[in-house]
Amino acid sequence: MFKKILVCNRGEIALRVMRTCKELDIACVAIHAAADKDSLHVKYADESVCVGKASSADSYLKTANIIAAAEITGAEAIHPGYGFLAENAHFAEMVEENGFVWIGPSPATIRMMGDKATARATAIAAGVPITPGTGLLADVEAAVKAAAEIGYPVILKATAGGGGKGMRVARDADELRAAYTTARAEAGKSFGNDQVYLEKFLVGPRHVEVQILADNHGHVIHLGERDCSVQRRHQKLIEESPSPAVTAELRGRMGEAAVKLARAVDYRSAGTIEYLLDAEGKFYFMEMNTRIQVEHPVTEFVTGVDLVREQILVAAGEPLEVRQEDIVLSGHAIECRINAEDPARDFRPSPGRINDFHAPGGLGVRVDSHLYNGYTIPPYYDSLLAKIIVHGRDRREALARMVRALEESVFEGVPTSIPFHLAVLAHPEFRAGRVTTSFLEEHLETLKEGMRVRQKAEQA
Ligand code: MV4
Repeated sequence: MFKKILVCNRGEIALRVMRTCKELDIACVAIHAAADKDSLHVKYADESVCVGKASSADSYLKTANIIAAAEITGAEAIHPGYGFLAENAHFAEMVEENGFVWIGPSPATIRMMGDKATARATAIAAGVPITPGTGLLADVEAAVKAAAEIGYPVILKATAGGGGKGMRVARDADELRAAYTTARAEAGKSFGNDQVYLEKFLVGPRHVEVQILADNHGHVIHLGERDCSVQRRHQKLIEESPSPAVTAELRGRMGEAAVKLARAVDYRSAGTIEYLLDAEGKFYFMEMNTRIQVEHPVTEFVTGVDLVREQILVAAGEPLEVRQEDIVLSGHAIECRINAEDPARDFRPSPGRINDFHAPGGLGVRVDSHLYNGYTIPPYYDSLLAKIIVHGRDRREALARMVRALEESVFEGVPTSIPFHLAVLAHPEFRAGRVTTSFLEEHLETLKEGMRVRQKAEQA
């Protein structure tokens, strides 16, 4: 096993990874931007290296500085967390070429799944269902011709995209012609690759993703699903496991398809297969995430498996500690992402000083956060302050526990998304488990009103 790991990330996920390192008796190296010198991940680590100034581009994305930090400190392996360099195949290659172990899938796998048209072709070859659609489009006429066969509405997606960027929906040929031009231009600007493809646009699907783990000894397993349908502008807000829409039979089929795809790309490490699930219970492969995800704790709660521990073991060449028959889903878990943003002001970012922080506790409550009293949230990075995750014997108990945990929380000094979470948790459609990816958009005004009513009652 490794003696020392460098974590090239910040915030709650850097801490999350280091916690598992401690349990495995592995020393941790933090990297940080100068603006993050007072961050908890720096204090928690055994040693730390400043790799740049403030902006991500000057620090957490400075690949040469990060490799140098690993060399100076004698780390053997590098864990990327999520975001930043986690799905950068070139960085993974650099890590390996410089003699370090990359805690993640191979650079070739990252590259293949990072190209969404290739990922779709791979899914087809593996017998995994995908939405009707095309490969890369040669020109606008090819798009119009394909759309006529598939039927409108259709969606154009950037092959280098993912997570919502560079997408355009079209309801007829005129819209498609316009969308084709803007989609290519946006993709070229955002990703340096303007190639796009087209899919049938599903109306009101759920976003359901399957967690997988794979080692170097031929074991590939799935750990159930997460329902991440509650999103705003492609940012997930609430995730839960199991999905209220997935039966044991459907779970088996989605899981088996995920394992088939993982085997087809020779996957190693933790990964996620994202599906869209339609109203008839049909699922379609959307994309694969080749990293640990923000919402991984809901899976940890219902399976009892430490996913980061398995990632580290696999990277060290060990077999997975759990087999498919060991995976038993128990109870229900929900995660709320607490962001430094003001839901009453169109979710405007609200960095600042946390004068008083109190994390909720008690049975079935987990808080993953890098906050402490007096911490000043820097304006340079994402706005995630904390993840509150609850576990209950069933969904009702988990819901009640989450409301209790949110009400117990204190983030004094900055507005957070908590009032909005409470409004979502009180919404009859959410309570009934009837959510789709359009839920927030459809109910935004009702949810905002719910938030105002609640705040008035509190003040009274
Ligand atoms: C879709 C879709 C409907 N039909 N593809 C958004 C993120 C990116 N990964 C793909 N996305 C979508 N792709 C087809 N063929 C709807 C979405 C989508 C969505 C998906 C998951 C969660 C939230 C979403 C919000 C809007 C659109």
